[in-house]
This record gives sequence, structure tokens and C-alpha cells, in this order.
Amino acid sequence: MNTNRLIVVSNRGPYHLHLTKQGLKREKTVGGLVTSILPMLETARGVWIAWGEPEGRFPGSPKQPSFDLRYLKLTPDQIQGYYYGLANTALWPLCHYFLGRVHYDNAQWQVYEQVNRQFAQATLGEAKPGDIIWIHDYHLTLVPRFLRAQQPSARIAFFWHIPFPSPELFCTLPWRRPLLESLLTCDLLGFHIPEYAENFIETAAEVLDAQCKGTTVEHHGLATQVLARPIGIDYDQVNRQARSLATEKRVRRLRKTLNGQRIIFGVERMDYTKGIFERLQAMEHLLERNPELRGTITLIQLVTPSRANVEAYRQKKREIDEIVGRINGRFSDGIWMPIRYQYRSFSLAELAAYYRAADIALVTPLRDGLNLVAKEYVASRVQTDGVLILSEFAGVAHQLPEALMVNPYNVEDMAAALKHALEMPKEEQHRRMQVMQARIKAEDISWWMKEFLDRMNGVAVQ
Ligand code: GDG
Repeated sequence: MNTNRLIVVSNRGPYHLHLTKQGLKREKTVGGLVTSILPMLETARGVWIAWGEPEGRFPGSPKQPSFDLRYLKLTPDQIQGYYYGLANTALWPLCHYFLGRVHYDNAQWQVYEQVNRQFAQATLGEAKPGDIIWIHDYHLTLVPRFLRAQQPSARIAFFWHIPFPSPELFCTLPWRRPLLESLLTCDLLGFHIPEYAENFIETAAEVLDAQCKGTTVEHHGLATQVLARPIGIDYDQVNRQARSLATEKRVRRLRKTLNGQRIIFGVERMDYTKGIFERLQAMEHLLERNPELRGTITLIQLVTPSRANVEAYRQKKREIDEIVGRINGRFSDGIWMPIRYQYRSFSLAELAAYYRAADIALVTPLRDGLNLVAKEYVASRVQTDGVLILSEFAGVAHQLPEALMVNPYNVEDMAAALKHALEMPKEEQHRRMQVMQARIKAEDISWWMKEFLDRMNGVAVQ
């Protein structure tokens, strides 16, 4: 049996913690990384290191065996420079191909370096020889180099959750060298799909003259294995929740309220990459060109607040509020309303009911590393019907070619896909959905973790 622990290092931890008179209260945070990794750590031993308050070490789960949480406190200036600044106004837009939104700032880079060093110090304080250190995402790209410098024999893996853009784009980053050099001190470097891994390898060759042998990249005497595996969901858990009696009751209530209308559904964090605005335009186009559909369909669009300290996100919210108002004002007839838009956080029970009730899911990001919403919709279709409309620029399109694929920049194309979905015969829906379900179930979160951890267990401990 492997007794080594897993040390997960990520920007945000799985819970917001509240110290109350009744003890420690945990409130789950929202996002793709937590959705995927938390169920696995709940059955493993280890530590999850993240930025959060209160600072300190806490039991991560009431379940046994359990992992611990180690939360680091950052100052307001650090949060501004590292998180809202370098991570979310430089790396995030750059990697999602939004060069026009990128802002590079040397002072922010210095804060980013300092915070990464702080994460590395905390990791060194937790890790014992033989433990597997698994760092996640673009916020913490410099942690591997700091770790390697102090603990040359550490076993270090890194997973990059967002797209890795083409070399031409990545090379606009003023700090491309230190960032790539740090990633190449890892034993294993993961991406969702082959395209991102290839972009990384090409960029490393171009910028650092790194040598590529198959899927291994060599630089300064170190070898990094590069692996493309799309992250999975806890399929059985999502499917169980969708089948539950409580979900069924919610679905019945929702259908009754909507009085037989067909349900189109979307849920995402408020983010300009998710294509929410363009999707609303498509809905407007559809209703404009197909008056017979008015009164027969409803788009339920849920949006979870995110990064509201960044102006680009506040601006996007204003645009979305405005277009929803315009479309509803234009087409509502006093009883029917085409768009039901809610801006807040939702419980898993609510999401399960929407996934199960939705005749069509619209997952149309302008660019997305993978996208778990598409997988959750597929896993929730207990009758194996329903249509998934999917952006060709979401990483998950690579894994789900049976979806109706759209170019989210083309509003007419999306409106046509909606029409196609509304008219799709049930047999075709079943045929597509069954194939997608089989794949998402086989390539679930346990599969994904095993793909990485088996390789890491093979890394020699010196
Ligand atoms: C990043 C990459 C990649 C959303 N609102 C609520 C809620 N959610 C859950 C969804 C889903 C998750 O959050 C979102 O995951 P995504 O993958 O769609 O998107 P990102 O957060 O941008 O994730 C992405 C992912 O990392 C994993 O590598 O796929 O490309 O950008 O699970 O259901 N959950 C709850 N309430 C909400 O209001 N409970």
C-alpha cells in the first residue's frame, strides 16, 4: 500500500471557513478545481494548502480518513497584485486568447513572485520525503522552482487548468522565461487536452531551447513528463443526485411553474470567457426569426458572482443585465418571459434539478480550459435524453464530439443550433447522450487522479 501523502497546493481551498461558537463551519467554494479534487481528497490522506482565512491548520473534512487544510493569509496588497492583478488581468486573459484585455505590470509580477514564495515555504513546512506535491493552476507557476531549489528530490506535479495558448500569444508575456523555467522543474506537468500540451512544448522549445523527446521535455538536466488528460467529475455522485427523489420533486415544481415550456439552461461563473452575452444574443436572434417559438421556450441562465473586484468583470455584468432586460422587455407578453436570469450562488440540489429538467444545455464559452458544466449535464440526464450545445473552443469538445458543436462568436450559428436542438428526434438524442455518458463515466475523477498519481508514484524518491 502506498502510504505517502498527497499535498495539494492551489490558490483557493475547498471551503470558506467560519469559526463559530458551535465550532468550525465549512462552506464549499465554487469552481472547477474544487468540484473535481475534493471528493478524492476526502478519501485520501494529506494536506491542502491554499490562500484563505482564518490562517492556520484545520481538519479538512468531518469524514475519516481525512486531510488537513493549511490556510495562508495574504495582505490586501498581495491579493490585489497577485490575484486580481497578475493572475487575473495578465495570465487569465492571455491564456484565453483575450490579448486586448491583458495588462502587464512589473510591480504585480513582483508581488506574484513574493506570494508564490510564501506558498512554497508553507509547502516545504508540510511535505515529508516521499509525499507527492501537486500544485494547481496559473496562480502558482513559480512554486515548483522555489521548491526544487530547496528540496531537489521532492516529487512535484503541476496541473494547468486553463488553456495553454499558442507560442505567438504566450511570448507576449514579459515573464515567459521564469514562468516556463519553473514549470520545467516539475516531474510531471498536466494539461487537459493534447493541443495545450503541444502549445506548451513548442513554447518551451522556442523560448528556452528545451529539448523534447516524445512527451518528455528536458531542460537544465531535469526531465519533465508532459501529460494531457481531461479532468473528470464524480460521475456516480452527480448521477445519484440527479436521480434522487428530492431532485425529482424540484423538477416537477419547476415544470409546473414553466407550464410546459421547453427549458434551455446555462450556468457559469460571471466571466467574459464564458460567452454568456453572446448566448443571450443568440436567443434574441432565435426569437426574432422564429415568432412561433415565443411562449414555448425559456432560457434559465444562472450566473455565479466571481472576481467582482476586476473592472472587466463588473463591466461584463452590466452588459448582461442590460441585454436580459432588453430581450425580456421586447418579447415578454405579460405571462411568458423568455429569460429567467439569476445572479447568485446556487446549492448543488438546485443545480441538479436544473440539469435534470433542461431539454437543452447551452455551454458556449468563447474559450475554456475544459468545462465541467457540460460533463455535469451529461451525467444528470437520467432518461438519456436532452441536447448538449457545446462551443468548439471549450477543451471538453475534444472529449464530447457527439454534442452539437457551435462557434460561439457566430450568433446566427448558435441560434441555428438551438433550432436544431429543439427539433432533434428523441432517438437521436438518446444515441448521442448514451455515448457521451459512457465516456464521461469511464473518464471520471478517479480515472484522472489515477492517471497522474500512478505516474507520480513511479517517480523515484531519493
Ligand atoms: C476552471 C477552468 C476547467 C458553478 N456555479 C455554481 C457551482 N458551479 C460549479 C459548476 C462546475 C464548476 O463550478 C465550474 O467549473 P468549470 O469547469 O465550468 O469552470 P471554471 O470554474 O472556470 O474552472 C475550466 C476547470 O477549472 C477544471 O479544470 O474545466 O476550464 O476555467 O462544477 O457546477 N456550484 C455550486 N453553486 C454555484 O452557484 N454549488
